[in-house]
Amino acid sequence: MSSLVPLPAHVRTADGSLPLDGLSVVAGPSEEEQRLAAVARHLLGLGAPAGDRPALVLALDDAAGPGGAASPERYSLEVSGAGAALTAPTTEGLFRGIATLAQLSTVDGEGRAVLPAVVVKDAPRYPWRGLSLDVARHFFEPDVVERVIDVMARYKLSVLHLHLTDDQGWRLELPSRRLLTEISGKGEIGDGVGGFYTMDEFRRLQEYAAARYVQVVPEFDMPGHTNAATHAYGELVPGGQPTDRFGGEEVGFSKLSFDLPETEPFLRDVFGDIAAATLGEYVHIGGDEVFTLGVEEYSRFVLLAHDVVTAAGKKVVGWQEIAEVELPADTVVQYWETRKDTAPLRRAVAGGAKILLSPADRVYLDMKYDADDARGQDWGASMPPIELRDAYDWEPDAAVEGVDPDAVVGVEAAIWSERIPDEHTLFMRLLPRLAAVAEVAWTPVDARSWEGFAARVARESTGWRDRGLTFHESPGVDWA
Ligand code: TNX
Repeated sequence: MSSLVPLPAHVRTADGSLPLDGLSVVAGPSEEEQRLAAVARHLLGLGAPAGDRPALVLALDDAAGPGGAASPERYSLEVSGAGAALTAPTTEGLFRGIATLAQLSTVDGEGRAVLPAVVVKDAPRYPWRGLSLDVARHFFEPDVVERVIDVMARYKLSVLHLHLTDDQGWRLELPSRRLLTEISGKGEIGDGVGGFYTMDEFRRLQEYAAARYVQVVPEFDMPGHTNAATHAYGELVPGGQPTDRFGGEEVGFSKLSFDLPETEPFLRDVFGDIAAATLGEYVHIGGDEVFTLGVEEYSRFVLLAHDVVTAAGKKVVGWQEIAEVELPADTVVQYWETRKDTAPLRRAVAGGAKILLSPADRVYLDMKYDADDARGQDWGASMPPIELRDAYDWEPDAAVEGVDPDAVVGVEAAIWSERIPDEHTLFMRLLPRLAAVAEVAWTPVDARSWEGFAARVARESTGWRDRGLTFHESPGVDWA
């Protein structure tokens, strides 16, 4: 019966059900607990409570969750005909439990909206369950990003990484460097108008995410992928002439030069601004695909960006390539390039770094679903397509050979937007694969099976259709 995605660590169905009609919601007095009660009412579609009806009780309780689980996101849920109780040690845990409640609600044989009787004890496998969204190659307005966050919250994802800068555009207005968006906020790949977020919009987006217990991790990509910066500020290139606007798909041609007098002040300004504007714990410093710099100069960039971000009180995450540098402990290194030697990752972990898993052959959601998927990415045929089952059927512990599983902070899907011009295409690429990645990151491996997931994810398509979200009808799932 259980149609939950991601599947909880422990779930046991019981007899009976709890009708939603007239159900009241009771929660503790704090502002956040009261807000969560309202969220639960809204997601369950509850009307006015009737005085004589049972209640859904939300309560903070350190003893909640599976025995031995330490995650602040753990929770316990018990539903019977007599009422429902959701407990968690934190409001974050309560929110994850509310996401479970929202998925449980169904219509019984007599047409009544009900919660089926169930006992759930749940906790995530990893704290970092992310999605990286490229808003640089094509820009997505805040309302589109909010709809992405809604879907993330339904699947208990916890991190939205925004790839805010690249060769094609700079998508966040900065107080210190207005020209970045005045000049490079316009345009994108193709003939779209592009766009950027104002600081106000960025703050509201982070608050929207935080209300759903999703942390935003902003990325400024450097020292490669920098044409938008050098197009706005000519002093960042030798000779001082701004580079041309770039609207193509190639990567790896642009760069900053460490020894130019304007370079260090630029890095200090932009990383200082973004660290100050970030509500979450992390700033992403990019660092990928730098084909035009020696390792010496590259290292100076990575260490300077690291310095500025940590001096401003934030932690650092960067793409896999930063593992070439001797990194301060606790830096998060984001693995993506499955075709490359992973020895630098093992060295980084030995030096105290953490690993975030984004293997491109499993979780790059801009890749083709199958060979006939003409608009999907395949890196010039060097990568196989990623069908739903490929995104699901893999084990994080085996992703990087020789890395201690305890050094892995989590799993992050990525969607690059070179070939994603609109919201329709965006959701067609995300769904259903994002749900698969969410389960890989949440559910204990022994509780997972492709057959079980295929049956459960099928039921999710009803909600996607209701909300007008496009999805790909992957084979092996009965989408009817
Ligand atoms: C590689 S993955 C990139 C991106 C591209 C993507 C296209 C990574 C860190 N860099 O710049 O958008 O391939 O799939």
